[in-house]
Amino acid sequence: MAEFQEISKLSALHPKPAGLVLQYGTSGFRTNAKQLDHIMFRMGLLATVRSKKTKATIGVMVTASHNPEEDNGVKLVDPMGEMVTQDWEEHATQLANADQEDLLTALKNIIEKEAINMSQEANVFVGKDTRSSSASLSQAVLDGVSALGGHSKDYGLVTTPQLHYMVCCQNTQGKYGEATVEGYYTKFCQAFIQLTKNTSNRTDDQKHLCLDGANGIGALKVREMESHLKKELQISLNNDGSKGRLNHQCGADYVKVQQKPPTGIKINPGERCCSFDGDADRIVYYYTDSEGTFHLLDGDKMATLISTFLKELLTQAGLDLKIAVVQTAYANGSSTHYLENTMKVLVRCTKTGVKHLHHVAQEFDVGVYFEANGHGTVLFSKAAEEKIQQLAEDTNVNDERKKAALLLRNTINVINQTVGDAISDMLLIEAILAIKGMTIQQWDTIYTDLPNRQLKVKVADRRVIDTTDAERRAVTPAGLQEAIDNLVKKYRQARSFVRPSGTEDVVRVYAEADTQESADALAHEVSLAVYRLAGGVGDEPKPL
Ligand code: G16
Repeated sequence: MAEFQEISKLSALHPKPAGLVLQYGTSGFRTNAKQLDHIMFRMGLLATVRSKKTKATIGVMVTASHNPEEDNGVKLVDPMGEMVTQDWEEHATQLANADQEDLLTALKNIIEKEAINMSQEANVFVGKDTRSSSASLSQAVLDGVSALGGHSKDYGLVTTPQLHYMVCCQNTQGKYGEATVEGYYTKFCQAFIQLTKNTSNRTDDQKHLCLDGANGIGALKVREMESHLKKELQISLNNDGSKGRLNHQCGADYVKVQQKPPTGIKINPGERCCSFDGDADRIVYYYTDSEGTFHLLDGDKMATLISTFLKELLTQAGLDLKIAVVQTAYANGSSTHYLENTMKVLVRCTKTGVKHLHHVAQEFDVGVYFEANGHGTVLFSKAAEEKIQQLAEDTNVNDERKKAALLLRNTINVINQTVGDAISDMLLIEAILAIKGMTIQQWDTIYTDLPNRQLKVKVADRRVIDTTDAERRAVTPAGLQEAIDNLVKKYRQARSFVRPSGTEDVVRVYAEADTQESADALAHEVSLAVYRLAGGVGDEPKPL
């Protein structure tokens, strides 16, 4: 076939470094940008084939999200805006690791296995973040698409969730919204304005939000969006990329892991603040009190606020819909306890990675999913959306039910259901706080987090750690789980687990306990166990 000759020629311009093996991880391929050119070309090929298979538009996002500036990465987006399926992740890994001379064979294997009709048209949407390497890497994706004769649309600089949204809009023929950045702002900002329109007695102070843009794409996009908010939300933007480095001592990951405010931002006591990550698919909130103590409101606190709000509205609307919250092992023990025992909502735990949470959330009428790191959204089943819509249009229901149905309808419209989205989550949280007349301090007191600590350990090969039970227990290496169990027994209200990261070359350690000192000590002791039993490299972990 003519396309295949073209691929041979063009792939030689994007050669694979000999011996390099990469895995499609938690969120696609991610490593130093210098090692990614061939991966990008090949993902352009794969997205084209996936588009032919699904007869729909596929997305390719060039970003390494929370990783440092020198890294980059790529994620594939499936037709409804969700993450690509697991069997195609495996195809991606195979194609990525095929030696240069075996690339055509690897591609043909996928085409054969998936029974692809190669005469089918293909469409691929491509987006990129603000990293300096993203321009040439996204060009490599576009080269891959055109090598297989696919059509592409280059959205240029967009947030990851914006690209997911575009793909969904395109494949629903505009039902989800218009597949443009302008369409995105219009949809979500209009819903926000509708939601907050009866809260008109809010002061400018209450409408004010201090935002850390992580020196990334989210900052640029918030600036573009601002006029659509018609001053109903007044954002002071910090770390907008004009000076600082991407994710460097700022952004959602830094704030969550370090449990302190970002640099490059002046926070007044009590002021409501939030941080995005490098591609604006995560958000965390925080404030400092009058004594200067830092208070973090992470993904768990957002899941709690949102699910409480939705549960109350469903009750007021008289709708019997099944609501659940999906978390990961990182969820603070207090949040799970509060959700299950006080809120009486069903809680499910999955492996890390939005793709896992998303799928479980789809099993419910209303599935609220959040990772503690601030990555999450809400999914409404088609049936749930229809019931809410019918009630909102019904002229024979009482005012209370009607009001609740209208609020639910606008809530659905302010949420990006394709993936966790910092901008859409921010609008949702801001709207809920406005409607409930709640301050960030009041939100914070819903429950008290157990003190916790997250650490990273460098090992020679992090794949020696295998886990089970939604990553809460280590199966290998031998003796590691027993060591963790014995350490946990020394502390009160304690819990700890370890897992290999899917985005960085490290093992992650999580610990929580009744005091910060205990959580820190437990995290350190577990780190030492990982270092000793799982092939640690470099210096032994030091106490905090
Ligand atoms: C990605 C994933 C998240 C995950 C995070 C860390 O986030 O989308 O689901 O929690 O990586 O994953 P790991 O612990 O495996 O490194 P992002 O914002 O970096 O795309």
